[in-house]
Amino acid sequence: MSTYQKQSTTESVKGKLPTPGSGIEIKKAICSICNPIPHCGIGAYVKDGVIIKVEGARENPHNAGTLCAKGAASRQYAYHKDHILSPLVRKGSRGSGDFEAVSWDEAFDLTADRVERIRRDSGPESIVFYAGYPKWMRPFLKRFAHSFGSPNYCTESSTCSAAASMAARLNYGVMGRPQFSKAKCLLVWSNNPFYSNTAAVRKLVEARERGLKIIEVGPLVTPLTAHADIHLRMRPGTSGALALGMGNVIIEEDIYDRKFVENWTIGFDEFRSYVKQFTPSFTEEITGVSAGLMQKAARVYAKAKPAGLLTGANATVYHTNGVQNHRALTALVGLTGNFDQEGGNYVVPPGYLYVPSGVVTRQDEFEQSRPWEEMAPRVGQDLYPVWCKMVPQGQAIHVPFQIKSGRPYPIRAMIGFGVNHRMWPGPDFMAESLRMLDFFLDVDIFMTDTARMADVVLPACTSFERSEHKFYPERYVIWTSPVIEPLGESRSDTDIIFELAARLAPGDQLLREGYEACVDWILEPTGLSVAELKKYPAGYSLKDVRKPEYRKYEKGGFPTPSGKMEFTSSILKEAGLDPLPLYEEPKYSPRSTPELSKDFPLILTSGARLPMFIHSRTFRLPWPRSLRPDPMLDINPKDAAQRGIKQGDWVSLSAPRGSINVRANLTQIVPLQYAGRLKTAMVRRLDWCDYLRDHEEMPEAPELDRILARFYLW
Ligand SMILES: Nc1nc2c(c(=O)[nH]1)N[C@H]1C(S)=C(S)[C@@H](COP(=O)(O)OP(=O)(O)OC[C@H]3O[C@@H](n4cnc5c(=O)[nH]c(N)nc54)[C@H](O)[C@@H]3O)O[C@H]1N2
Ligand SMILES: Nc1nc2c(c(=O)[nH]1)N[C@H]1C(S)=C(S)[C@@H](COP(=O)(O)OP(=O)(O)OC[C@H]3O[C@@H](n4cnc5c(=O)[nH]c(N)nc54)[C@H](O)[C@@H]3O)O[C@H]1N2
Ligand code: SF4
Ligand SMILES: [Mo]
Repeated sequence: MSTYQKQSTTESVKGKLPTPGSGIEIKKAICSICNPIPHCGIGAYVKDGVIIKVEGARENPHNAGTLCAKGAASRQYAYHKDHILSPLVRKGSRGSGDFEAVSWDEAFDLTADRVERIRRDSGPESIVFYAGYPKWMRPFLKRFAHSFGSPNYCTESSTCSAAASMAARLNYGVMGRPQFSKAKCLLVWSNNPFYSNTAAVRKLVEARERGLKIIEVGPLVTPLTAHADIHLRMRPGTSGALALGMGNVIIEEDIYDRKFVENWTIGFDEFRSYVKQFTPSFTEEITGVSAGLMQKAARVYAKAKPAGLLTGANATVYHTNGVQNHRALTALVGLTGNFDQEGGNYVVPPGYLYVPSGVVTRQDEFEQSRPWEEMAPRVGQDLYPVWCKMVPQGQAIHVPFQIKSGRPYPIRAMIGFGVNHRMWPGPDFMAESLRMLDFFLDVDIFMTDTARMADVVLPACTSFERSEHKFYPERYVIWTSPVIEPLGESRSDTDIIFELAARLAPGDQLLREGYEACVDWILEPTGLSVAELKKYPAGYSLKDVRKPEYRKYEKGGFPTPSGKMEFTSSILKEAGLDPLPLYEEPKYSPRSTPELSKDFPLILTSGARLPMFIHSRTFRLPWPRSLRPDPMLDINPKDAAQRGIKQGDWVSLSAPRGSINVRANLTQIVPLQYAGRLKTAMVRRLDWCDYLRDHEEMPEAPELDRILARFYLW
């Protein structure tokens, strides 16, 4: 009998079905492994209080029955042996991992006592409230911080989407997203949704099958490349020049949207004269993209009406001059008249947890319980005034600097949810800074290297063990109930926040009323309530949500200082910065540092997503890990041959800041003279890119601004 036949016997199948006698119940949950954008619906097969199987929830329109490689390993995630199962208080030295299990009350009281003393001595601003990539608890954490009196609510977004969204908002005040189903052409600029946003890809492929033209921009070959009509593989860091080159073609060939430009923009004349120098041949010289191909792409994008632009959160901004580069490429949307058009970049305001579902909530109002003026300046406010004006958070990247320097005021404690020091550009520097704190609380699902440095570690449960609320862009909404009991003594992040708030911000009446009351308050304008949502455990479609109109600017103008799209940014001008999206070479590149390139001839880019890993979360899980067990460096076979490197060889990869041993993966997906996508589980990464460590003294502001758009290696 073949294996296949064996698996097909009635006996083995019977146990899996939730038949009446099986004792199995299918309960509805959402996957939170890569929260908060996908949050795919899950059907969890539960027997005797244990999840025995997961599958994608078919009724959830977002993932429609599918799960990605990470979500499929949900059971390995939920039941992993590294889960923290009880509150822990440090016994040994920082980082020793020597903890004592204590009761929740002891842990909360100890935390409240230590934090209260620091607040009394150094002010509430000396305590940073931080959320890593996990986002579901953020509105509550931010409100807690502000009610406590600290302006310093900081998040991982300081390293991620904040820069890209700031760039787009400098141009338009607000940014729209492409509508795959209605666009004729999609310009995908350094984004690989096949790996980074799998749930969205189905709709992209469907649109492609209906004739959507796709232009891909990015140095790597990705799964999207097989669907793309044109692929522009520019040298990393040169997105700005490429976009300005395309802008030049579109203006010179008079295929821009004159009406929109004349009526709804400022600074066009300056922009036009600036881009003149980015002729196709000059652009080719900088970017390495053939002039002809770039011209073709510019024409296709500008002439296909409507056309959408899909950008990533970070590949374009992880460079010096990143914000300006991203401004240059998002300017193409207005130039071609595709802003807030049907099938162009359509503006749908985010409702809850940053999801543009068309539903308007009171999340922003809820979060900011105290005006900025009543609090001290935020971390980084003196150095990044524009950033702090546009992003309602403290600048997380600056936290280690301020801990070390004590300027302009001391940072003495952190209350963190999912803190990972390896997220920061200088991980050693961050670890060192964390060790200097007087008090560090980390709430995490897993015992991590960072949690080991904490004074108190609190165990968070997974999305299977908590209630969570989610809107989907498909106008679908869900409130989940726990499908299993929390493992050990773990609790949901929100429970933890509310318990801490009861001790440290008792004056906040709304927080005292608890999680569900707060969600009800946020949802008030929508007419929805938690009680109503609970009646539909699998979620439901919102039928009566009106889609926002197109071209909203025609009525209310743009939410920019001029009320128009700004080719020349008023905010940057006022801050004494270049108002035009000027191009600058990356700080280190074959053009800006040719001498350095002699010793380091390959260009390294890192951090590009892989389908089975997400940051530091899934490397522990056997299924995802088996797909790439070792840290690997993708390198073009010709570059490898020149160096005598064969597939799977351990090689030493060196950069001016240090070196690391990795396995070589010979692949055509990376261009020549380019070693790309060094990627492995974050925790295995050696701390070598600590270029911030060079700065014993705090660098000057302009230098810091450059460092802000920095590079990663993992
Ligand atoms: N070297 C390198 N650095 C990078 C990047 C890179 O590619 N390479 N990417 C950058 C980008 S774009 C981002 S967004 C950041 C992300 O960076 P991180 O914030 O480090 O992301 P994660 O590793 O996903 O999450 C951090 C911690 O949150 C914990 N966690 C997960 N879910 C929950 C939860 O529900 N509750 C709680 N309390 N904890 C939870 C995880 O176990 C983990 O320890 O990293 C940035 N830094
Ligand atoms: N599986 C998985 N999914 C994830 C994540 C994950 O860790 N794993 N992380 C999530 C998070 S926090 C984020 S921010 C998103 C990011 O997801 P994406 O925006 O898709 O980002 P990347 O995969 O880093 O890069 C996309 C493309 O950018 C191009 N690129 C690489 N280097 C450069 C460069 O120097 N300049 C330019 N212009 N392009 C370059 C490459 O062609 C690459 O394919 O993914 C999210 N989804
Ligand atoms: S994309 Fe994958 S990891 Fe992310 S929510 Fe969906 S199934 Fe989970
Ligand atoms: Mo990110």
